[in-house]
Amino acid sequence: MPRTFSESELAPLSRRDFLKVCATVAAAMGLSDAMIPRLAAAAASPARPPVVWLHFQECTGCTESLLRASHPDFARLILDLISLDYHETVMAAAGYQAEDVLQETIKKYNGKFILVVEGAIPTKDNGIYCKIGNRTAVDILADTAPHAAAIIAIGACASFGGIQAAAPNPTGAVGVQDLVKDKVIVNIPGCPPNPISFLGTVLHFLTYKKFPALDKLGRPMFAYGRKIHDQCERRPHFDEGRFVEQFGDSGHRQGYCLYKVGCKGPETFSNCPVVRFCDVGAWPVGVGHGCIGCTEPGFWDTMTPFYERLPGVEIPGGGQGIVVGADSAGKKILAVTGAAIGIHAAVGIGRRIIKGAGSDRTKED
Ligand code: FSX
Ligand code: SF4
Ligand code: F3S
Repeated sequence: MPRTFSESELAPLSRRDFLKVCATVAAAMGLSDAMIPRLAAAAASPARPPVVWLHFQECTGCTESLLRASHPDFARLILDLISLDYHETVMAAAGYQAEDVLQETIKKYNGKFILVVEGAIPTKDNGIYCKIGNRTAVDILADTAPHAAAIIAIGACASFGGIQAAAPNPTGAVGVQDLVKDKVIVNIPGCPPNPISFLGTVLHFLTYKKFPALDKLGRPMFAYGRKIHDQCERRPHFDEGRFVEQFGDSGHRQGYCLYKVGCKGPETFSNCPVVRFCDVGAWPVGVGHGCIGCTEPGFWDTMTPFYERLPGVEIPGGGQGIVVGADSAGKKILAVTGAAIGIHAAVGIGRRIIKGAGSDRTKED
């Protein structure tokens, strides 16, 4: 069902609200207040980049969290910033009409549109596990990606395969970067990711005409540059050795550290403790549940069991807690990537590796 919007959701943002959202995003990007007018000027420009938004194997949580009604200002700013030419969840067109829109948009904006991909791409058995308009996700991506100026993979699924790629990965699901080569690909993982991370990336693109600096996993540094553990409000409890031993105990009621009940914050990179979610400023650890590492590659395999302690973290003894063992997580992640590559080879997906005329990945700001 296409998503419908109320009148207030579609009303243009007031100047005051507009500047407020720009200030929030600037703060999340680590920019000084002096940059707000520049961001606002870029955001107010009538030249909106055309966007094609493809949905594959996913739950649509990424779109929902981006456009949900409790974020009316964010949703309106996003819809003001970009020209959403093809997006199955929100577009009115359906069936053949929708497919025609996709083809027309690709033709009209050849080499100029931003391609946003939501969801993983199943590669096993010639990709038959995800079909839209009788075409496989692999084929749709292969036909669309080479014509895009750049690609944003939104969510854990499009970035790294997500839950679909969890062992034993029955459909051979992979992320966009496993199939598309020679294109700038920005990964915005999280299940779902924070809307500010997407908004900041688009605003950066509009302001500086390039994407923000990325880490080695293709994630914007402004959003994924720091560990959860180093920004967490429960960190003083970790350092002092005060832990929740089981959910509901007195330590839990007093807001102690969730490491012993499975928090993966010590090996997860994301801005969640700072930008938080929804209008109430909540985030998983803040409301009493450990981080499950949803911004990291293969987290359904590397971060499970979710309610057991992360290995390789030194428990604070005489007071100070020291995190060690980043290497061991890295090895686990590499093993998962290796498995994904193995899947390619197994299904002969190499022939579907998509070459484009894109530019080099932006490495610096
Ligand atoms: Fe995946 Fe997006 Fe998780 Fe869902 O659609 S990142 S399953 S929240 O929302 O792709
Ligand atoms: Fe916070 Fe989790 Fe680190 Fe404890 S282990 S300080 S709850 S991020
Ligand atoms: Fe995901 Fe952990 Fe943030 S589970 S939403 S990265 S707190």
